Amino acid sequence: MARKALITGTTGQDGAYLAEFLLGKGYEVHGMVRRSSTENFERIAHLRGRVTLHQADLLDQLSIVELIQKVRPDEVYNLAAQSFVPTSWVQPLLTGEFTGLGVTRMLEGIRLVDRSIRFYQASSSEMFGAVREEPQNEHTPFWPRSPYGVAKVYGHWITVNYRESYGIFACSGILFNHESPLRGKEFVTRKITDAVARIKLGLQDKLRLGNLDAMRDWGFSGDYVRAMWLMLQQDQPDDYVVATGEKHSVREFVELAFQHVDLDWRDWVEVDPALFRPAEVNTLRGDASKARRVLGWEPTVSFPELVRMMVDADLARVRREERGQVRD
Ligand code: NAP
Ligand code: G4F
Repeated sequence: MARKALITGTTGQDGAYLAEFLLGKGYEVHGMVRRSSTENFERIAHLRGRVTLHQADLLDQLSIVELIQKVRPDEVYNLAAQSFVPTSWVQPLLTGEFTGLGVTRMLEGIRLVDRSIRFYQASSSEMFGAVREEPQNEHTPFWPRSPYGVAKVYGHWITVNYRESYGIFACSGILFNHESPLRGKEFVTRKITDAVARIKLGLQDKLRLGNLDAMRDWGFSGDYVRAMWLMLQQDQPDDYVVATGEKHSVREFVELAFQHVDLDWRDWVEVDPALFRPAEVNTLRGDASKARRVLGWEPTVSFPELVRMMVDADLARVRREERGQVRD
């Protein structure tokens, strides 16, 4: 019989890549979606009919318990969250509810329904914040710098705690930034590649950005969902850093993206102080040697390949939009 996976956050970037990956592994895939007045299934449109969608919400404990009871999954991947760092200063309480307490609601669902269900928590390198050492590994102390980062620290430790308290096979994946053509357009990489495509095609004349000096360890989402699955296939539950081990500045990303379409970024980019954050995570670089050693995980997409992949995808999409074939 096919193994069953339940994914929260199926409509998000990672949810879409993970659903496709698990279908490829022969899983029966179930996705939790929250109710909205308009459908928001673009990222999984190509999987319609192959993923079973269920309405539930991270804010509603009963909806989660009933969903787990109905699906009876072998594995739960908790990817749902308020995931945009700047919004976490505007809505700190809601971010705490979704991104922090939402994790406990999922774990409580498992505890009440069936403790043998394996659980993956989408933890984040944002937890390292004002980094205590470089590169960051599973033992690096946390110093989160946003309400989002603080909520993720709670989500991480409650995952560890349910493992220790109830023996649940619960893993926390500490993933560094990962991107793709499916990345939300408010995140810096996709904001850049969307703008590059629109500027190249004469549809935009400026790109306003915040801190160009910020450095991130950027990988490809398609690679990172493989690590999530690998964590749940081990004999013992554990926590893993997933990263490329390389860091680049926002400026380098911008430079490469414009270069790819033969433009000079300095002609198009303006720095807007309004886009600076109240507290910044200046630099992140991960040490994924444990994931490499134990999980046999390796990233397959390099930084320049990632930039080119995203620019090419946005160029193709904007061209289709302009021909009136697609609107989003
Ligand atoms: P994303 O594209 O923003 O997707 C977030 C998902 O969460 C969406 O499907 C969203 O649904 C869902 N969601 C939000 N609030 C919900 C609620 N109350 N109930 C049910 N669903 C809700 O995020 P992502 O980039 O795929 O990231 C996946 C997870 O990994 C997130 O937890 C994120 O914080 C974490 N993470 C991401 C990265 C990264 O670089 N991408 C790195 C480390 C950790 P709607 O479509 O309805 O909004
Ligand atoms: O793309 P970002 O918004 O991602 P950030 O804040 O690193 O968070 C992402 O990665 C985390 C993993 O570390 C995830 F947990 C989280 O859910 C999310 O996926 O910003 C990256 C950097 C920041 O330093 C920001 O200040 O880019 C800088 N930046 C400069 N200009 C900008 C902009 N960020 C955005 N979003 N928009 C700008 O115009």
